[in-house]
Formats: sequence, structure tokens, C-alpha cells
Amino acid sequence: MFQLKIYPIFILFLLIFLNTSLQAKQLNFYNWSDYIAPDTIKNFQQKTGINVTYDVFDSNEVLDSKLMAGNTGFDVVMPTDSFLARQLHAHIYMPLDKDKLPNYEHLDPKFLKMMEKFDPKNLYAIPYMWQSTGIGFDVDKVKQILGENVSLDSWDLLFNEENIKKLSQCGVAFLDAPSEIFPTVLNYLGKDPNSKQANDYYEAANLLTKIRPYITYFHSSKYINDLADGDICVAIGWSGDFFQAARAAKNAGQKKSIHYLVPKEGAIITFDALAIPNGAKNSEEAYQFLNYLLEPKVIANITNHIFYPNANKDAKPYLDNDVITNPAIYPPEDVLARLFPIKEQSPKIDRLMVRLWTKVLSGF
Ligand code: N2P
Repeated sequence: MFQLKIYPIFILFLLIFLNTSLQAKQLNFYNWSDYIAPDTIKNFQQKTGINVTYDVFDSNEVLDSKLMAGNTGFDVVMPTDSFLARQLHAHIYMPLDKDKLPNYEHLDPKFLKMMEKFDPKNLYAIPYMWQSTGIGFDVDKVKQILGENVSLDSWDLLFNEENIKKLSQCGVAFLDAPSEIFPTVLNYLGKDPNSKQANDYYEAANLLTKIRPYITYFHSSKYINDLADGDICVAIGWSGDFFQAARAAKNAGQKKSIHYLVPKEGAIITFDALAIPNGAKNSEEAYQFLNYLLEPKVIANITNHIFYPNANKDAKPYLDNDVITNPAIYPPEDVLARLFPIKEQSPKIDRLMVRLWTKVLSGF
């Protein structure tokens, strides 16, 4: 009798135990598109047994609205510096327990210092890669259209109406990112790229509206393949993406010379950082993943694939020679001196940028 009663309870406990211990550990990672090596996630899964659900975005504005709405289910996300600062003011991230990140010591103190402007005392985020926002173009096509002797060193290439009008024949793409295009245009107009004056943004919007008819599309990731395939010939985009475009063209057997330019007037420099949203269900797995990404060999392998410089001081020996010696990936001092950061803006200016952007896009 006694045995009969205890038996089903025992089975039940055994089943519950087996179920929890056999349940695969999980991690939900939301990353920029084209921003990791093809084998990074697979290697991490093999090493740890943690199953990774991987999803991508190509816009800070999209990531931000998801995070602000809450309950995303993401355990690790990757905002860009000024968006991170704004999100930190909204208290949406967990402070990092550095004891769980023994590889944190590999980070370059120089980059941690830069990140402090956005994440004071580096409490919440880990710098991953950095970039500039410049112009990528198919050299032959641009020269064909603008002439062999055209000087390819200025934002005039796109912001001068005569030039962009001609280039529109072969296709022009702009990032769909008001947070980056407005500061870029303000800087071109000789204004503070982080201006707090509403009038400056109206002026930038006027310029954009004037050239709007010649912009084939606004999109923040499509330009990589389109440039490689010859569907466009010039784009405003993020530095590493253009080397990915050049690789795609080469792999497709095309003899194309895709160049990246930080124009003489200057360009934006941004850092992307890894952070764990509050309420993440798999924070232990998130720590394991962050610590994995901080391994010099792992992060070097990523840089070798995506052509963005990372923030890890011990990764250099593992970088491919043509990556570390490429001045467009690891820029020399005179180029670095032309780069300027974007600061966190007031909500008023943020709203103005978004409003003007909608108008520019619709062409009115
Ligand atoms: C990669 C995008 C780079 C990150 N496609 C932009 N902050």
C-alpha cells in the first residue's frame, strides 16, 4: 500500500528533475546585422552547450523603441554609444558584475575611457567595435560619371546637388538613421554636429530635401550587397560594411574597386557596446557570452571577418595582416583627428530630428 502511494510521487519528481536538468540553457542575443563572424555563435554553442537565439537589427532607432517598450526577451543587446547613454538614463540595463567577466582585463583602457562619456565608470556596457560613418563608392563608376580627375575627398560628392544629381544615374544609398545623417550634414554645413539649435536642423533638412530626389533609397544594411552587385555606386554608411561589400564583389568574381572615404570635413565616430537589459531571464548565460566575446582570439576572428576595429588590446596578434595594416580599418592619427562623437541629445531635439526625417523621406 505504502509503495503504491510513493511510487507516482517519486516518478513525478524524477520527471521534473530530468526536465529542468535536460532543458538546454538559452541565450537571446540581438545584434547589428553583418556584425559577427560566421562561426562565433556556433563555436560558443559548442563550447558551452548554451543554445543561442540570434536576431539582428540595422537601426539604433529600432533597437531603442523595442527596449523602451520593455519585455524584449533579449539577454544581450548592442546599442551605439549615444543611444546607450539615453537608455542608461531610463535605467533599462543591469550593472555588470565584473567578477563574472575575467576577460574584461583584455579591454583597451583607452576605449574604456572613451566609453565613460556615455557609461560613467563603465558600469553597464562593454565596448565591442568602433567605426566611422563615411562614404563608400565604386571608384570606376564614380569616375566614369564625374570625370577621371574628380577629387574624391569631400562630402561634396553627395551633398553638392550637381554631383549627387549625376551620381543618381548609378544609384545612391543613405543610411536610414536620422541620428547620424543630421550630425553629418550639420558638420558639413559648418555647424556643431551636436547642435542644440532647432534652426540648424531645419537648415540640414532643407539640404536633404533638395537632394532627396537623387537618393535611390534610405536603408542601413542593403547597401553592402547592392554596392557589391553594382545596383548602387555610392552610399553613406559604416566603415567596415564597405570592406564587406568589397569582399562580396571579389567572391562573386567581379573586378570592382570599392573604396571607403572619411571626408576632409570630418565624420562621426561611434562605439557599439554590449549590455544586459534589466529583467533578462538568462543573465548567467549572458555573462558567459560576454566573457567569450572578450577572449582576444574570438574578437580578433570577428574583426577579421567584419572589418571593424575592436576594443580589445590583446587581440592584435590574432588580426590578419591585411586588416591591421589597412588604414581605412585602423585609421592613422590624421584621420582619427577628423572624427567627432555624437552626444546624447535633448528629447526635444531628438523628436525634431525624427519629425524632419519623416518629411525628408517622404520628399515634401
Ligand atoms: C554593421 C553595422 C555597424 C554598427 N552592419 C553601426 N553602429
